[in-house]
Amino acid sequence: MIHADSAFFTRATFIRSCLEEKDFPKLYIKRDTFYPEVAIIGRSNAGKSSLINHLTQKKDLVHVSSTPGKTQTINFFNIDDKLLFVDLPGYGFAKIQKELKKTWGERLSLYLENRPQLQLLILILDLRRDLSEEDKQMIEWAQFHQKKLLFIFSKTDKLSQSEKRIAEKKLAESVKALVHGDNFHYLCYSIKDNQCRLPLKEFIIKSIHLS
Ligand SMILES: Nc1nc2c(ncn2[C@@H]2O[C@H](COP(=O)(O)OP(=O)(O)O)[C@@H](O)[C@H]2O)c(=O)[nH]1
Ligand SMILES: [Mg+2]
Repeated sequence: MIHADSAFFTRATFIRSCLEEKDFPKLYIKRDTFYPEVAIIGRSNAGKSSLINHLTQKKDLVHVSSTPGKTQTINFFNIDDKLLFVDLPGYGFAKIQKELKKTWGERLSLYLENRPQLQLLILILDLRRDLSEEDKQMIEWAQFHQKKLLFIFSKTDKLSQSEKRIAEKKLAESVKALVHGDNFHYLCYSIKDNQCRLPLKEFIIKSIHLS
């Protein structure tokens, strides 16, 4: 049994950035078994890259962009030689041109529909915002493909305690209304709070099959 102590998840290395399915890493953890994957998805600027850096305690494992929508590649990371993290391109960036948006959608589906080793989808939602149409589609898609979901309500430090309580309740209710069965799990997260790491590590460890 692996315990989510403070050292776990800190041996993180970048594998590669991919645009096409043929480039996705095919890494076997043992014969006939691929590394389990945890993918991080959400709208641009929700805090996906920051979360991966914070969780792995690396300053710049993933580039945190000041220009939303910049990361259009799918980026793979090896975590402790136990699992892979996949940083998926963000959606909902209004300025993305139509053509780019199309390839973005295709790229995302290529990944999401062709990775049986994808065992957990972490959907990052900015605690201060309402669900977008794309968030809702992603929730639907994940359930259609029977993927386990974890919602992260991000940037909690940007609200006061009382604002946070209200926003958390509201967002949890809107998400819960869309999630079937027992697939509704969420954690609040701030990259300014080191105590946020442990519950997330524990959730990931108990959600996936580790060899
Ligand atoms: N205050 C605060 N800022 C955050 C947090 N998470 C992300 N950010 C900021 O939000 C912006 C977008 O983050 P990024 O990780 O690039 O989002 P991505 O587009 O989803 O990968 C950056 O300026 C981050 O520094 C958080 O928990 N607290
Ligand atoms: Mg990013």
